[in-house]
Amino acid sequence: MSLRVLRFLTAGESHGKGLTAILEGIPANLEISEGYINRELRRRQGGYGRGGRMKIEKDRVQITSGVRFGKTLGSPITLWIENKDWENWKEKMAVEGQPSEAVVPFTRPRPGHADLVGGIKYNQRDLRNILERASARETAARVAVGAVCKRFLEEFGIRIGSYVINIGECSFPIEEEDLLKRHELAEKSELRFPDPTRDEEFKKYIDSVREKGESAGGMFEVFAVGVPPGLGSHIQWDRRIDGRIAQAMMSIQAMKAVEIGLGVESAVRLGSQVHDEIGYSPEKGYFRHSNNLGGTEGGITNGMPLLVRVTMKPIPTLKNPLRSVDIDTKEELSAGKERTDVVAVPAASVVGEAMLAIVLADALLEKLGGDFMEELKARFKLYMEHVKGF
Ligand code: EPS
Repeated sequence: MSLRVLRFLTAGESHGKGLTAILEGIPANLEISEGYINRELRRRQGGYGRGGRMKIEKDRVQITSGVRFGKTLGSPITLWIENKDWENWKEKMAVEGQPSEAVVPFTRPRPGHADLVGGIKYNQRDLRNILERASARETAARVAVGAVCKRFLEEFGIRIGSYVINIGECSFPIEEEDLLKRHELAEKSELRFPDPTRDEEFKKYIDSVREKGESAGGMFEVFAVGVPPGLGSHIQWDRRIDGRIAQAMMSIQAMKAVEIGLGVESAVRLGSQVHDEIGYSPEKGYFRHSNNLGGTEGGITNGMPLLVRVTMKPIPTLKNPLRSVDIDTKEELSAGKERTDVVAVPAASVVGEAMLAIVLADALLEKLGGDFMEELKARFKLYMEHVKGF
């Protein structure tokens, strides 16, 4: 398990009644509201290139446990998000009874989706029984959990953001240095690129991808600023913060690579062009003159911004489907079609923020211990004095 103090589970099928998450380990007395979580849910629903589903859903959370009068109780927090689409799927996704004739089994697995391997593993001949849970609809629940963690991190001055760096063939050199400003620019872009003035040009590309019956992937960067040094640990493999972040990011549906800082580019640079020289000033304390390592050394945060780059493959559902095999007839036919997004990289970047928030909240709780916010804040203050005086 990559989480050490926090625990969370999500449940729910894409076209079932809704999504549930239970989050345990958030200390008592943290202020949180449904409105705060809903803002994050709305951000996940955005992005040019989404399919029809996002027009149906208006994701809103209901907190059904763990919070009273706007503050956490320290007990498990249950988050519920209704699937509005359930109305259209009641019969096909019924909890009881037998499938009617209207229920046509999904038997032509999509290359790249969980359909075939999941079907084999769970012995399901209607592959809908796999795809419903494999769908990235589940990420709505993660974003809700991540929102609570973001709220927690804010209390310690830690801010998380993201922006897209490429979608298929669309990319450009990013000029804005400041990470928070990049994030703010991305918030104004329908593609979450840190330059909204390029949107129209890139939207045309996404339209052309759609017209070809294709899908496209891309890359996004997630960052955290205000992270204190000392989260994670070098002493054991499963405590290293970079490993924990990588696992969390790779667990997002469709992610194929995670880099921290320079990432793969460090393979071709010499040592002096990779490692970040150490400086000291009485105001800032220790700092690094650059941030090529993306904020971690020895599996421990070093106080520089955490910078994580994540690669997403193109969504496997294609309007112009690839070859597949019907699992009943064993005939070579084209893969099944489902309603789908053409591009979901902007949404994925919001999910990446949630996963980083979860990992960092967990690592901060591990560092500080404690059951209520006042206790944690006092310990944080003490620790930061230690960092400054070291
Ligand atoms: C998603 C909901 C899904 C898909 C997408 C993500 O809704 P539907 O299947 O009803 O269109 O839009 O899921 C996938 C990309 C996938 O491969 O399953 C969401 O809420 O983000």
